Order: sequence, then structure tokens, then C-alpha cells
Amino acid sequence: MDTPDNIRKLSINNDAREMLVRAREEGIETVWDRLAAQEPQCGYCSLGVSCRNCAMGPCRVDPFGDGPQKGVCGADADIIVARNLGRTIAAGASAHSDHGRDILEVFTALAAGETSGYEIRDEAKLLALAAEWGIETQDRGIAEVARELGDAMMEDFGSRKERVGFLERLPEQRKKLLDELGITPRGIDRENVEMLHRTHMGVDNDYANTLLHGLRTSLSDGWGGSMVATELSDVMFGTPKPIKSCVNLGALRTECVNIALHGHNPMLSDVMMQAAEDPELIKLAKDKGAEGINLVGLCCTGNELQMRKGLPMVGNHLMQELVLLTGALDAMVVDYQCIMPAVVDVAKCFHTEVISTADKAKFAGATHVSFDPRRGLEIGKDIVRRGIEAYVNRNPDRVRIPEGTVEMMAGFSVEAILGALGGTPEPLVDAIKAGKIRGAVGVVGCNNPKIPQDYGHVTLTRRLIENDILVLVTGCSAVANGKAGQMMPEAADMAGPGLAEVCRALGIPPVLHMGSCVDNTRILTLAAALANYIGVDISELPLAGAAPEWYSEKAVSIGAYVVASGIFTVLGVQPPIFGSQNVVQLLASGLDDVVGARFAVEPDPEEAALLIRRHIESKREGLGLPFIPADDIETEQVA
Ligand code: BF8
Ligand code: SF4
Repeated sequence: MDTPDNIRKLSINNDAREMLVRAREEGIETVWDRLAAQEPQCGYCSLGVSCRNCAMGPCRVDPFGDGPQKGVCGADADIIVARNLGRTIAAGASAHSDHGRDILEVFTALAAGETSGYEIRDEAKLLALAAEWGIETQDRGIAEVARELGDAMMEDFGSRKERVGFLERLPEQRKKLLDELGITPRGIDRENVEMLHRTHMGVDNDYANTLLHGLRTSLSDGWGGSMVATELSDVMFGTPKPIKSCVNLGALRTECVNIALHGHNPMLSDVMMQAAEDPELIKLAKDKGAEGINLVGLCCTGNELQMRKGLPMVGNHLMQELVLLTGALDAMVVDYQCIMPAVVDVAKCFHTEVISTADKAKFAGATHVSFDPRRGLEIGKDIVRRGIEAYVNRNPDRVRIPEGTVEMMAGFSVEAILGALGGTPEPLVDAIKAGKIRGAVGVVGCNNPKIPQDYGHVTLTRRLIENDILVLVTGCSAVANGKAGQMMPEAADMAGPGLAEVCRALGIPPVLHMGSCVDNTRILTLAAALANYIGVDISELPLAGAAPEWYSEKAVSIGAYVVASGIFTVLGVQPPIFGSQNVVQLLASGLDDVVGARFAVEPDPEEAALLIRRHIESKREGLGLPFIPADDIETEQVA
């Protein structure tokens, strides 16, 4: 299809472009139109130098030096930028950790026998976690062990502990460093509340002190709330194993009732998948003229199910409006996070019913079905029934589904990766030592309409694998790489010779899907396992992180805990910190001397790949492994 240039530059994907053409034809507004309407965006806010933390304000300081240099209270650019960043981290960490708490509450209710639609699907993992948390398992029933583990994890959210439980996974050196810096996360809720306290007018007025607490807050997410979410989701919904799946809007089926699961928490979507298999509902769908019920995933709740059950994905963040534009989606079921309020408006142009399910996330104009895990399966069936009823209103003349799907593999939990390696990190460590694999990079995070959709993820990942760097993906990056065909074992052909050899020997892709965004904790766990195996700190390993197209406060928290765990991280979108040179200096350089890692900002993924390669080679040099000198790297870049 001939796509106009102004649309081609919005996304690298044909299915997205096809729907964008339709949106223009029909005058349906999307995220890209709204971004254009906002431009130029506020310069003060972009630099992070505006503050509305109190009613003496709002205030802004002039980054060019002509206007005021202090807010009404006397806060300068350093304080304002650091406070804003601190609150952003707290918001992101809170989103992840509240998701973790929701999972934990379902888990404790399950242990008490009060739920419907849930079971312990991975007993071995439950017992391993119990052992890790010092809970007696001998001669005890599984429900009793689960109850005690749930109680112990609940304590991590409060104020009674000196460190959250999963921090024990860290190498001793890192634990000691965090203690010395005073940034060991004590309680998940505690660190977030303390950040809100510190950033109230007149509390923490030392920017470096605020930012250090920002790291602590983010650590309470990565090694706290998010890790609870991942680990207990595995126990209840199954620990992922390699599985084949597919991606693209072509996963929608004209002849079926199409229901998209959008949001983040698997506690609803897993039950929905069970409900959609109900023979009575399948019969109802057939009675209404459909051939069956087709569930598809969007964003991270989709990733959760793709990892465990191979659910086809219709897309990542920037596809949520475009999937509605197919006219083939009968219901979009949402829980929380990353769901644009605009989906309700786009859905109104079609027959699609938007169904919200979380009482903490309602959408004006959507149908709300309050989800309650005690009646999980019953509510799941009710929601599927609504999707079938909406199907009846579908106008076949309005259906336009872009053709074709791309195959991709998912399911690479730490357990699955170590399993493929024969139960020990040794083969991976050997491949790294020999230089077949130079290192590993987590390419994670969102889409942002400021960047052509998926361009950053796909380009950066491609350059890394071409240069024998193993890439681990989660969240929207996994979808982007899947669509680009980089996540099948055959993609070994795209990799450098060393990585290709390892992938072929193991039958794995060079880009491994490790799950949703809370599952970035799988990457942390793997990094800690490698460091412990070799006997070094995480910061000494040839690892890096990247969020080429991030948009969300959650991504800021992720970036912060990755750096605080000792891993260099490159951001593709500029965060609002550039109004304070001191803050920039600390994050982009000074932190290296504090936590052994720092941030970089690099919008061009080609350049980001070079930065990361140089970093990885310098870590190899530090470990005494064969390395490529930094000066040689630019010339060696494979085009
Ligand atoms: O939690 S990567 S756009 S969907 S925030 Fe959102 Fe970003 Fe996607 Fe997953 Ni994560
Ligand atoms: Fe202004 Fe200070 Fe109030 Fe912020 S906290 S709005 S800088 S007076």
C-alpha cells in the first residue's frame, strides 16, 4: 500500500500505518493528533523547572538566567527538578507496587480458599519462594505455606522491616553498598510515602539527598512490589516456559467475537481466558453467528498471557486506539495503567464496548464491571458475554483488519533460561567469557508518539544482536521486536556469529521475551544470579539497560532501580531534568562513583547502540576478558 510520508513517519509498522490512514480519512483523532495540538509543549515543564507543590506557587525558574531563579519559597532549579523527579519515581513505583499488592491480596485470599478461578499452578515455585523467605515447608499443607508466605510478603509493604525480603538475592557487595549509602529499601509503601513527605515544601532541600531517596524508592519497586507481582503471578498463573505466539492487528479474526485484554494485571485477564473457553459461552457466540471467541492482548496484561499461554498480541501502547479502528473489536476489557482515556472516544466511532473492571480505574463513557476475585470466574464469564452481545452490533462493512501476523516466541522466565542452559548459568558465563556473547542488554519500556512507533526498540535491538549482544525484552519493547521478526529462533541469522552460534545450539531467539514491565524483575534476578555465580557485584558485569521510547512514570522508576542495582541505562526520550545542571551531572556521571552505574540520554538508537557497546567492552576489560577497545567500536558498527 502507498502510505503518505506524513503517516510513514509516525510508525514503522504497516498495520499501524493502514489504520492511521483510516483515522485521517474518517476524521478520527489519535494520540499523534493530540500531540501535534499540544506543540510547542511548555519549555519550563520540559526542563523540569516548574513547581506547583504549594499554593504560594505555581512557580517556575528561568533556565536562561533573565527571570526569577527561585520559587516563592526560595527553591532553586536543583531543588525543583529533584523534587519533581522524586515524585515521578514515587508515582511509577507506586503503580507497580500497588499492582503487586493486588496480586498478593488475591494470593492470600486463594490461600484462605476464598477465590474462584484461581489455583496454585506452580507448587514447586511456591515451595522455593517459601524456602527463600525462611518459611517452614516440611510436613505442612500447601495452603498453610502459602498463607505464611503471603503474610511475610505483606510485611514488605509496611514499616516494620529494615529491608524488603527479595533484597537477599543481591550480591553481598551490593547489599553492603546500599546500606552504606542509606538507600536500602525498608518498606514498599514507606519509601513512597517518605518521598511524598520529603518533596512537600520545606522538607528535603538538598537535591542530592532527594535523588538518593529516589533510588531507594525505585529499589522498593524493583526488589519489592514488582518482584512480589512477578513471583506470585508465576505461582498462581504458572511460571512461563518458551512458547510460540504471534503479533499484529491481523490477529483479529473477522469470523470471531474479538475481545482485547488491555492493561496490566494478570489477575483479571487469566480468568478471562478461562471464561472464554466455557462451552456455554462458545455456544452463545455461535448462536449469534460467530465461529468462536478470539481473545487478543495489548500492552502488559497481554504480555503476561502471551508469556504463559501464547496469547496473540495485537500490539503495544500506541496500538490501543488503532486496534479500535479495525472496526472488528467487539470489546476492550481494561484494568489499569497505560490505558488512554481516549479509547472510549475512539470506541464510540464503532460498536466496540469498553469495559472497565478495576474500581480504582474507572473511565467515563465505559461500562464498569467491578472485578472481585472471590467471584472471578463468574465475573469473567459476564464480561465475555457482554463481548458476545456487542458482536451482534458489529457492522461488517466497517471492518478493516490489516492482513497477516508475525510469529514470535515468548516465555523466557529465569527458570526457563536456566533450564535451557542445563540448570546453571555456567554455559552463559562461559559464552560471555569466550566472547561469543559480549554481554546482555535489557531493552524495555514503552512507545512514545514523539518517536516513530517501534523505531527505537527495533533499531537498537538489531544493532546489539548484530554485535553479539544478547537482548532481553519486556513490555512494549517485546511487542515491537516481535513485530520486527526478531524474536524467533530463525532470527539468529540477524545476529553476529557468536550469538548466532549460541542461539542455534539452544534453539532460542537472540531476543528473549521476559514478560511484562513488572517482570523487569526477572532481568534483575538473572543479573544477580550471574553476579553471584561469578562472585562479583552486578555493576562489574557486561550489562546495560535501555528504554528507547519510554513515556511512563513507571519507566522512570524502572530506570532508577536498574541504575541503583548497578546497571548503566540509556534513555531515548529526554526526561524533564535539564533545567538543573547539577541534577544532570549527578545522574549522568556522578552516580558512577556512588552506585557504580549512571544514566545516559541518547535519542538516536544507532548512537545508543555505540554507547552501550563501548560500555559493555569496558566492563569486559574490567573483568579481564577479551575486549574491543572503545576507539575501534564506531568503525566496527555493522550497518
Ligand atoms: O507497563 S511498556 S507503555 S504497557 S508502561 Fe505502558 Fe510502557 Fe507499555 Fe506495560 Ni510498561
Ligand atoms: Fe513555588 Fe516553592 Fe510552592 Fe513550589 S513549593 S510552588 S517553588 S513556593
